[in-house]
Amino acid sequence: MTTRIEETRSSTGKTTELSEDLLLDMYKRMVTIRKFEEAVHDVYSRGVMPGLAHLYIGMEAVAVGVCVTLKGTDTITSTHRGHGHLLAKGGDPQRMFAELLGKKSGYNHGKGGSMHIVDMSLGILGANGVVGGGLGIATGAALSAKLTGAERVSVAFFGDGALNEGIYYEVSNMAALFKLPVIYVMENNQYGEYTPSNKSTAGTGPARAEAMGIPAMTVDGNDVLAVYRAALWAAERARTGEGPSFIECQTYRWLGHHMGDQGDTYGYRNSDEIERWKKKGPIKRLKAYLLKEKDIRVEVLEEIDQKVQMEIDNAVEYAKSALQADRSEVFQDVYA
Ligand SMILES: Cc1ncc(C[n+]2csc(CCOP(=O)(O)OP(=O)(O)O)c2C)c(N)n1
Ligand SMILES: [Mg+2]
Repeated sequence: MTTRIEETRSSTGKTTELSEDLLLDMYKRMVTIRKFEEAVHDVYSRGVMPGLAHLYIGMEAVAVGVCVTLKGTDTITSTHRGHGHLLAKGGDPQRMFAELLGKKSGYNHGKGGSMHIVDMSLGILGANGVVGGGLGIATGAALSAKLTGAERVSVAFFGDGALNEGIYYEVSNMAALFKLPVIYVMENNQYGEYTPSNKSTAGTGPARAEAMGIPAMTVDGNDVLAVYRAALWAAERARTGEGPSFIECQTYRWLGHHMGDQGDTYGYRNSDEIERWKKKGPIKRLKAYLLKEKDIRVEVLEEIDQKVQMEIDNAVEYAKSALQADRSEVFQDVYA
């Protein structure tokens, strides 16, 4: 049976009272992702950005709820929809934007683009254009931690679509067998490209994990506090040698699958559904909690919004004026 978060809390005996600093940190990280993605939408729409962009708007609570529980030395692997994970783990908006615009000072010297950003110094083992690819890398990182005795937790973010990739079954079997310190975070945003997940997936992610003996839970992925508690539970299991855990986060992407899927291009979702999910959006929800339950003044949140907006505007300006890589460098830092 899938564990529910309330049971987990009572079984560990912890009812974590979260500090105001931590709550505001979560808010800031979520707003950073939102504003970064809005800027990508804007720049892409003007035809300034090459390649593809899959935006994370609406799903911010998943990346943030998980990453605030991680240490700098812990690692994550990300997906094609990766900007949110990278920013939540501390990625630099300037170097990210420079990468998106193909500039020399970007994370990959402008050669990777949106789906291949890596920052080993922050434990970001890479976004990944191959659906399911990050699952193998994250499990490998967990195996390495176990073999070398490094106290490191490895997180794999992946989508509901990736759940049906064969690699998931190979790596989760291995992770369960070897009790690897890995957390599988399934972002169930209800669709893989233009197909609803209930038309492509039999049963559920947690049931599949449990079939391998991996404890699993489903949480409201638009509630950053629920994601945070689930991630704490899973990270604690990983750190104490209990092995892998699986967290399904129920969420929704507000925009199209990628920037080429605008509005109702492919007619696979209706506006009622999108509006319903927007009403329970993750930032709005945390904001309401902070104002009503925590008595935080609205000015405090507005100041965060403004500071983040300035940081993102600066990142865009920086990236626009940064140098393009020279033609002579085209074969540097790539495998041939
Ligand atoms: C191995 C592989 N197969 C197919 C694709 C094409 N593709 C890109 S994104 C995507 C859907 C992924 O859905 P999901 O895992 O739910 O992630 P989401 O886009 O919903 O965040 C597909 C099929 C790919 N990039 N890699
Ligand atoms: Mg999906």
